[in-house]
Amino acid sequence: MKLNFRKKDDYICPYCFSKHALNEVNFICRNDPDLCENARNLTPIKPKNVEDKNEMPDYVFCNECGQKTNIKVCPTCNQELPYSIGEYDNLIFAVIGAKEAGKSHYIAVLIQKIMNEIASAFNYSLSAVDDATMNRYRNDFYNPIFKRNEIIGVTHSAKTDASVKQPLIYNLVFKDNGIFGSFLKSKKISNAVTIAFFDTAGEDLDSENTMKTVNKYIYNSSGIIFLLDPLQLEEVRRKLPKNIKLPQQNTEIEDLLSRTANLIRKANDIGMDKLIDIPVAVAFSKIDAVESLIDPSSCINYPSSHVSKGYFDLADFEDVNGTMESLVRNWGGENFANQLSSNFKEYAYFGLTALGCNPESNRIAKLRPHRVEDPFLWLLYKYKFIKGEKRK
Ligand SMILES: Nc1nc2c(ncn2[C@@H]2O[C@H](COP(=O)(O)OP(=O)(O)OP(=O)(O)O)[C@@H](O)[C@H]2O)c(=O)[nH]1
Ligand SMILES: [Mg+2]
Ligand SMILES: [Zn+2]
Ligand SMILES: [Zn+2]
Repeated sequence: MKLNFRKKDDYICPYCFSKHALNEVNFICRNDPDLCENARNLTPIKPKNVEDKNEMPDYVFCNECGQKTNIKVCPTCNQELPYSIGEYDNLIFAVIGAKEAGKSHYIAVLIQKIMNEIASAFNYSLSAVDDATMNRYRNDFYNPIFKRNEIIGVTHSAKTDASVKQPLIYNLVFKDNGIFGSFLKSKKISNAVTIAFFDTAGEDLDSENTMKTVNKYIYNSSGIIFLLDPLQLEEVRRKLPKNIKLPQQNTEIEDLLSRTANLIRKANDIGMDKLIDIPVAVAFSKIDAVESLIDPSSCINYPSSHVSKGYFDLADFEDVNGTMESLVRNWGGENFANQLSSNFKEYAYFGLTALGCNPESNRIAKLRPHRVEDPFLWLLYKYKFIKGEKRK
């Protein structure tokens, strides 16, 4: 049986992005704060006798009260680390896009989809790594949309709302059926990855300086999902029937793309003669709103076939990629498309809708997500976590 489970020799903190050897980890005591000074002050406790760089200690005994603790914290930023840190690879996915592009709604629906509907097709399970992720996802993302049928409010600047800087962190664990899998149902872990999703406030993407300080994850990311609101494109605004209410025009999308590319180049010291190797999925959000401008027989109108086929369907992917790129170019995004290809090595175009309808007076009448999983599956395919095939 082929087991391609990778043993890690270092880890990256999903909060400050510093890289550490496995033995470089601190602990905090969780005893009653009245009983232990370390617990009261959240003093980091350094484990003793851990010379092996490739071995992460599981627990320490508090040097004040003697209680055993397994709560790990980052030696650089002191944030509590996911319990599985160091065991799996980590991928950091950043969702970016201008103000009101649809980022928060997209993340809300995407996580729900990948946790439930598509998990069995690809034989994995997705689970939140900590209570902070679970609570934040439930309160800020899931409950408004799925329980109350309401829209999610504007995401506040990370400068004023610290929670915005915190990622939603999940473990994605692929199960291996082995050759006799279907008979024995041996669900061995074959591969696993920790994925951190970052939602960004559109307003924090208006200047490179702000991006540099509050959006560090962008230049540390393993994949970028760049959401484009078609209702911001000049041609679309002109072509749509006059009775459709358009959102206010905001940041030029090509400015946002070039700021992103500049930031990544500077932070990672990538010269202008080289392409950036972070894969970028450019996705039209709110595709429901421009249905009238799209050929009814277009592939984008059909559900994607990845889930029903159980592999990343390259034929479907190429169809959508080509169709969406030409739509972007035809709708006035020529400059955007050229900038994308002259900065990034790997990119692809997608079209999706998180809601499937235009909310009216803050209510979501009928939730009908369409193709939201495509960019995510493409990133997993790029990182070789799922296989891609091209069959008729
Ligand atoms: N028609 C349609 N409208 C959508 C969809 N998703 C979001 N919207 C609308 O777009 C608005 C903005 O969506 P958000 O997800 O809050 O946008 P955002 O990118 O997070 O915005 P900031 O937090 O300000 O950066 C929502 O209030 C909805 O009215 C969709 O799938 N279809
Ligand atoms: Mg938002
Ligand atoms: Zn850290
Ligand atoms: Zn203690």
